[in-house]
Order: sequence, then structure tokens, then C-alpha cells
Amino acid sequence: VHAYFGVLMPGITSTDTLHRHKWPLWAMLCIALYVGSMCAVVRAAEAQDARYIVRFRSGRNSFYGSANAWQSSAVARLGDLGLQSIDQISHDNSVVVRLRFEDALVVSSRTDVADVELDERVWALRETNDPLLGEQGSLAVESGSGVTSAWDITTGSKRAMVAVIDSGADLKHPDLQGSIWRNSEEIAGNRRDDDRNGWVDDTYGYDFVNKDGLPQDDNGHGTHVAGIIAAVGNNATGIAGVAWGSRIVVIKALDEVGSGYVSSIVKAIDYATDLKKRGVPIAVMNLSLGGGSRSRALYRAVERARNHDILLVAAAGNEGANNDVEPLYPASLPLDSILSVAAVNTEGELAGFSNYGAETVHLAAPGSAILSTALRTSGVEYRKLSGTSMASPHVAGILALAASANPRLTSLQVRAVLLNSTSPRSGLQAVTISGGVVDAVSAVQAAVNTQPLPRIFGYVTAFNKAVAQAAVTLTSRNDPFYSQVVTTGKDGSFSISEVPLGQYKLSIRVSGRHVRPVAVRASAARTIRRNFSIRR
Ligand SMILES: [Ca+2]
Ligand SMILES: [Ca+2]
Ligand SMILES: [Ca+2]
Ligand SMILES: [Ca+2]
Repeated sequence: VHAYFGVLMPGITSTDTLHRHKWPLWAMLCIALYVGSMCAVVRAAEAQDARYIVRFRSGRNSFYGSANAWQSSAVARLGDLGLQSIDQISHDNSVVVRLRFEDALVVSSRTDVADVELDERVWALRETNDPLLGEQGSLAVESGSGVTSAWDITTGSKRAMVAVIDSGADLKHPDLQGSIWRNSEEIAGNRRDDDRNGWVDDTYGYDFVNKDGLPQDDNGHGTHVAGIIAAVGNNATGIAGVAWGSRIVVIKALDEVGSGYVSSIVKAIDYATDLKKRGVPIAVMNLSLGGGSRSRALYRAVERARNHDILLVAAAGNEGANNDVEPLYPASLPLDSILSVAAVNTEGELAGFSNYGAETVHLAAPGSAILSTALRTSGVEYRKLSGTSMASPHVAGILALAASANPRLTSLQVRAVLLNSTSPRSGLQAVTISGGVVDAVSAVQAAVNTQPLPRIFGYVTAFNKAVAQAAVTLTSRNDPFYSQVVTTGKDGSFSISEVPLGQYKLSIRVSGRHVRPVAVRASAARTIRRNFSIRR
């Protein structure tokens, strides 16, 4: 028994996965043998409550009812178990509950529960080990990345905005205020959800830590990241952000010490996606944070954002580690809308602290001694910081520049343009996918010269309700080798980007049944809408 525990213990502590009907061997051993002391040790360690994300099945089929309906049914089902939800992720059919490990096992074995995972904490990825790092270097590498030259073509536009999911931002900072998106459809301070997006008084984005409509920074990390992206330019004050003609949406999901729950990150991502759905032109989300295990809830949220043409730029991490071996999330999530960013120092070499990965880290950007806006309560208005947290917003800002330079491109096209235009560095060849440092001038010029391709977008509904998990297949009538398969998100939406010009057949399969296919003619670079409505 002792030897078994030696082998199995890592499984208990490191895995976040509680497969339904599969009890860990250690648990079965505990129950079958009840071997006194060893089990008692394990049980003591696991007896403490932890936060879990519990995802319920939607019912007999894949046709979802309203958000309110599942929510009240989920809460009722938890009540049957004597549990109370402490938070809800309405777009994910999930609730957050505090559970003991053995109770989590019981919950995960229920037939009406689809998934249970730990609601882990993620962290801001500022490099804080070396306080003197902030006193060295300059913006020399930044000018090396060509941002100021790219401004001859564009400084960004309000049509390509960046959502900053972080510790918030100093909303009244004189060098940020003018760049922060304001929700014109929400009346401040009247305790009403005027725009009916589910969040009360969210005039400047939302604070998912304190659950209020004011994402004011109380840490400083988010203010610094926001300033790198879009500090107000040409105002005779302080600094200018990479895309100072653009706007940022401030969403707070990290607390005053720079840490936050995965569930808060998921809700922050959904908040940005919902804004996009109603026409707020968010092209990119920046997440200078990471940690935890691979969260399925997080994956699904990023996928939902991707289906609405929002990219995710994420910091690769500051452990000097190989992400191919030790993945860091969200940067290492396997989705084609993500860019994982390593940091280079002022010499343009991979920074000592930066994570890397020949297969999982896409490119590098300046991340050493970066000057940006500071939380004014810290006594200064600007400060230098280092970390992949500072590299990621450079890439987010340059994506906003490229998207502004050619607004007809989809975000996924802009991502491809940026990846193909990095400035090669020998030291980055074996440790990143692109082998280079982000190059603003090349990216913006390439964006201007790129032919936009159509995107096919639509919703699948049955009896006026969204159908999730429907398989949508696009096959070409011209090219027998071309076919794309995507699945609909919970809101029933699907999106197929970069469709070459030509004639296509779009077909849908729902719960094993085929729906009559439709013809699609992709003749112009625009979003082609095709909705499917199932009546029987
Ligand atoms: Ca609102
Ligand atoms: Ca209001
Ligand atoms: Ca707040
Ligand atoms: Ca300024």
C-alpha cells in the first residue's frame, strides 16, 4: 500500500481532472482497505474545501433553454446536494462551489454533471525577482520593434480595440483616461443594468473580483499593461502606448495581489465576447497572466471568443522554462486564436526569465525594463517593469495596429500576418515557433498588402433556441481537398475564417441528424451570414 501511494500521490495533487465514473485508485484503496493512517493523511490534506467549477449537462438533448432556466435548475440541483453556488458562469452552464475533495468526487459521478474541475488561481506574470531590472535599459528595443515607424501608417483606430483582462487600470490616470472605452449604453451609478448585458453599472468594463462596475486597479500590474497598449499619445504628457489611437476595454479579474480565479478569467473573457456580439469592435484580448492546470472552462471561453473573431495574446511565463514540457495556461492552450509571447531583453535576446517553447511559444517581444503607466497611489505616474507580462501587450498593441491598417482582415488573418512578419533572431529559432521578435512595421505593411478573405458566420437554432455542439461542415465544390469542420458554441454560433473564394456547400449535423445543406458563394471579402433554423 505504501508503494502505491508513492506512485499515486502526484496524481492526487497535480491532476485537476475528475473523470466521471473513474475513481482514482488511491480513493478505491482507501475505501476498500481503509488503511488507517495513510488514508487519514491523504484525507486530512484533501478535507479542506476548495473551489470547483461544476458544469451541468443541459438535459436530454443539446437544445439549451434560457440562461435563467439552467441557472435556477443548476442551483436547485446543488441545493439537493446540500451545496450552495458561490458564483455562476452562465455561458458555460457552470457554477462555482466550495467542496471537499471527496464531495467533488461524488458530484462528478452524477449523471447530470458533465465536468468538474478545480477553480485554480492564476497570477500576473510580471518579473519581480530582480528589482534593479526596472532601472536598466530603455525603450531602445521598443524602437527596434519598429512601433514608432509603424505610426507613419497607423497609430491604431477605435475600430480595433483591445480588451485588457488584468488587475484593472487606473481609470483616472492622465495618460490613460482618454484611451479607455466607455460603455455609452450604461448609466453610471443608478444600480441598474441599463444595457441589459447582465452587469450592473459597467460604465468602464467590469470588476469580476469585487463584482462591481468599476475596474479600478488596486495592484498596478493592469495599469502598466494598459499603458503599454494604449497610453494616450501626443498629449504632451508622459509616454505613448503602442496603439495609442486604439481603445482598451478594462476588465478586472486579478485582485490587489495580482491573483485571480480561473472562473473570474472565464467570465471576463465572456464579457469581452458579449461586447463584440453587440458591435464593440474588440479584435484582441491581452492576458498577461497564467497558472493553474489546463482548464476546460477556460478553453471553452477562449473558443467562444475565437468564434467571434477575438484573438488572445498571452504571456508565456517567467520561469525560464520550456512550455513544450511544462505548459502554462492560457498561453499553452491549443487554439489557433492564441499567441503565446516570450520576452527579449534590451539586447534583443531571449530574457533570462522568459519561458520559451519551439512548439508552443509563438514569438518574442520586448519585455525588459519597459516604461509604462503606474498606479498613482504608488507615488509615481510611470515606472519600468520587466516580464512576459510586458511583452504580451506589445504584441496585442501591434495586432491592433495591423487590424487598424486593414480593417477588412479577420483577426485570425491579422494573427497570421503578424506571425509571418517577425524579425528573425538566431537565438529565437530553436525556442519559438516563428523564430523572431515582433516587427510592427513589417506587420502593418503586410496587413495593408494582404487580400482579405471571406468569413462564414451564423447561428444554428431549433425552435428559436440556440443549438450548441452542432457540427458545421464546409466543403468546396471546386477543391475536393478543402473541408472545414467546426462546432457551434453555446450561443449556437459558428465561424469559419479565411475561406478561399469559390463555391461551397455548408452542412449541419445535430445530434447525429443531418440538416439539408445550403450553397454558399464566397465571392467577396466580407462576412457571409448563414443561419440554420431547425423546426423538426
Ligand atoms: Ca450593464
Ligand atoms: Ca446603470
Ligand atoms: Ca471595483
Ligand atoms: Ca502621453
